Parts: sequence; C-alpha cells; structure tokens
Amino acid sequence: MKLYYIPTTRAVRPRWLLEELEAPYELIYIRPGMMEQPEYKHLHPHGKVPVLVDEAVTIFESAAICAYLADKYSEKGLAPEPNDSARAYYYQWLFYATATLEPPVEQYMFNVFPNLPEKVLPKDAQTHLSTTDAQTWFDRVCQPLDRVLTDRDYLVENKFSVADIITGGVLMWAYRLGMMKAETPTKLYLEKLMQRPGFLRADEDFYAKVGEENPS
Ligand SMILES: N[C@@H](CCC(=O)N[C@@H](CS)C(=O)NCC(=O)O)C(=O)O
Repeated sequence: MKLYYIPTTRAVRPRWLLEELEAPYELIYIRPGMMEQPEYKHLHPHGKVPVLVDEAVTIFESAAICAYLADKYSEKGLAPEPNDSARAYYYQWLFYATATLEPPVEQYMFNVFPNLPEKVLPKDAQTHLSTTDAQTWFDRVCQPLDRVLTDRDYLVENKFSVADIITGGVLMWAYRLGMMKAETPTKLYLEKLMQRPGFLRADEDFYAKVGEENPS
C-alpha cells in the first residue's frame, strides 16, 4: 500500500490508522510541484493529499480512505460490523467530523495562515470569516461532542474506532491553532487520543515540518 503524504496535513489521518492497524505501508512524500503533475492529478483530481493506492484501488478523501481501511482490516475491530446498530453512530460521527466540525477549523486556519496552499476554495471564501466568528462556530459544533464525551473516552460504544481518528484529526488542528482553551470533555478526549502510540508515530514529523516553515 502506498500513502501519498505531506506531514501536518489530513494525510496524517490515514497514516495514524495504518499505524493503529500495524499494516505495512509505504509513505510517498509529496512536494508542492509534484501535485501539479498530470501523473499525480490522475491519482487525485485536485492534486491534493491524501491518496491511498492499494493494488487495484486508488482512493482519495481522508475519511473515505480510513473507512475503507477499517473495513479491509475488519478483524482489528476499528469499525462496528455492517449489521451492528453501532454502525449508525459510527457513520454519524465520521460524517459529523468532516461535514460539520471541520469547516470552522479550516476557516480559522485560513485566517491564521492566509498563504496556505488551497487550490479549490476561492481566495475570498478562504478569509470571509473572522477568527472570532470561526471560533464561535467551532464552539457550537463542539457542544454535541462535549455532551457525548462527558461520560466516555470514545465516541462509538466507548470503543476506539475510525470515528475517533477522523474526529481527533480535525480536533488536533483546532488544538494546535489554539481554538481549544477551555478544559472541556472534548479537549480531554483529544489529549488522550494524542497520547496513543499510533498517533505519536504518525505525527513524528510534525515538529520538523513546523520548524521548517517557521525558521526562527
Ligand atoms: N476533504 C479532503 C481535503 C484534502 C485537502 O484539502 N488536502 C490538503 C492538505 S490538508 C491539500 O492537499 N492541499 C494542497 C492544495 O490545495 O494545494 C480530504 O479530507 O482528504
């Protein structure tokens, strides 16, 4: 399996999962120029990361890649079985993370880093919200998470799943952007996720990358 990868991006999510699964994989580090090449656009229509190539399967979208891998390695138990009613809540949180939780974090990030590479979203749309409005929006969409995480460590049946990897992947950005100041159940949940050995292995080059981008 090949994972097309840039540190600190959404590509960390499938890498984190591959580490949790202890599955063999090869990281293909993508440099910005490579994303514009027709060969790469053949793998990802927008020339973005992540992309996973697994024999005949070439798949993009970080959450879809993770859902695919969880089913491929179903014996590892990182997704409820299709006929298990817990699968409904697994889908709910998986889609909540990308459709509802991620947009305010992305808006906040575009404000903080206006020069982030982003090919799809028009430039004006990237910074049309202030960080204050993005923060208010984020706090609102965290409320359902706070409620469910008050008395459990993981989102679905209190068992670690890919829903936690995708939700944790989104929250990790918010955390590092300074959007999670209050000691909420969601923050405590994330801090525990970030201590998992699989996450730490997948995140190993975060500080190297940040140092490279912000030379002091
Ligand atoms: N919804 C997609 C978003 C993919 C995406 O926007 N990737 C960013 C990195 S986090 C990227 O490749 N940006 C480079 C660019 O737009 O030039 C996913 O979750 O995979």
